[in-house]
Amino acid sequence: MASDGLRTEAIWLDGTLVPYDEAKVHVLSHSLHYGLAVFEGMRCYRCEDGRSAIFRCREHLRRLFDSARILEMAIPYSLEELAQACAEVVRVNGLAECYLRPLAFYGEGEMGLAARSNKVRVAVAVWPWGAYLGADSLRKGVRLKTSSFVRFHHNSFMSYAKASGNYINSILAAYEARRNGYDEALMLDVNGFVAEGSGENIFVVRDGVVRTPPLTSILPGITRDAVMKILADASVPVLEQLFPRDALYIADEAFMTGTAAEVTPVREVDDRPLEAEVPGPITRRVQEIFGAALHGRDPRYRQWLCYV
Ligand code: PPE
Repeated sequence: MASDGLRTEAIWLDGTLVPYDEAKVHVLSHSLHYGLAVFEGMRCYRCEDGRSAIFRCREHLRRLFDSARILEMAIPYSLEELAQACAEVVRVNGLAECYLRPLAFYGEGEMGLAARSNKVRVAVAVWPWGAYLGADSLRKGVRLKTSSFVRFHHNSFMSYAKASGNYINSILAAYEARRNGYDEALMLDVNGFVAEGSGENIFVVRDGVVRTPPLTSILPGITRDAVMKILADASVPVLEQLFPRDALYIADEAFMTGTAAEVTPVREVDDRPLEAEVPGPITRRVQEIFGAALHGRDPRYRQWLCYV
């Protein structure tokens, strides 16, 4: 979960590359006080031909602009400018594979909730980041525990926005799960249906049919979208449907998806082991095809790659 070390040569900040130690903000930055900022997480992979490519960079940036729009924040760059910034910061830091973190936030100047005059600042940082849910998680699967923290109501915080403040809910759930010895929290929505993990979407498999919660109170994951396309192309039925936690108790397989988590199998839910061997056959197939897509080995998905 914790990242492996953040220090790189340079970070893109407000239109230019600055040395790592100079990418600083003032303590009176508005976003630091109230949590109103938007961010993205992408990964860049080394492809077969030796080039590096950011996975679905423009889709992630589109979501960044969507997040900003939901929160009435005007990002002072175009999507294309930020796409160039992402590629540039990967190149200049010489990382063949890395995680990318674009962040748009309010600077200092005016305080108070309704302040509107603070400058919107934008940063893009990169760092190496290994398996999100632990070294063996992709092979051996993770243990989930239903959280005592409920995924926020969509009229309190809006889940289509990848907003910094939304993550307080996730962080409390993640702390609780890990303190109790689990790998990740399973968060239910306000009606008690399965929503998502603290930083991943979730899929459940039974009798060859894959289900994932609809986009009501969850982040519209880019990996979730990719996996749904991969399943459809492989003629595996996939439904967006609400289901309760016991759908996981009787599942043949389950897996979580996210940029950081990639496709992580679930091994156990609330101390109950899943039926099939982990990863189960459908999970393994998705992992293989997704892995091929990320590394440019599957021509069907090459349009998802943004070469740096
Ligand atoms: N739900 C949540 C709440 C979430 O944070 C993520 C990504 C997803 C689903 C999956 O979305 P996508 O990455 O587009 O497939 N979580 C990011 C945060 C990681 C972090 O700890 O920071 C990520 O995976 O980059």
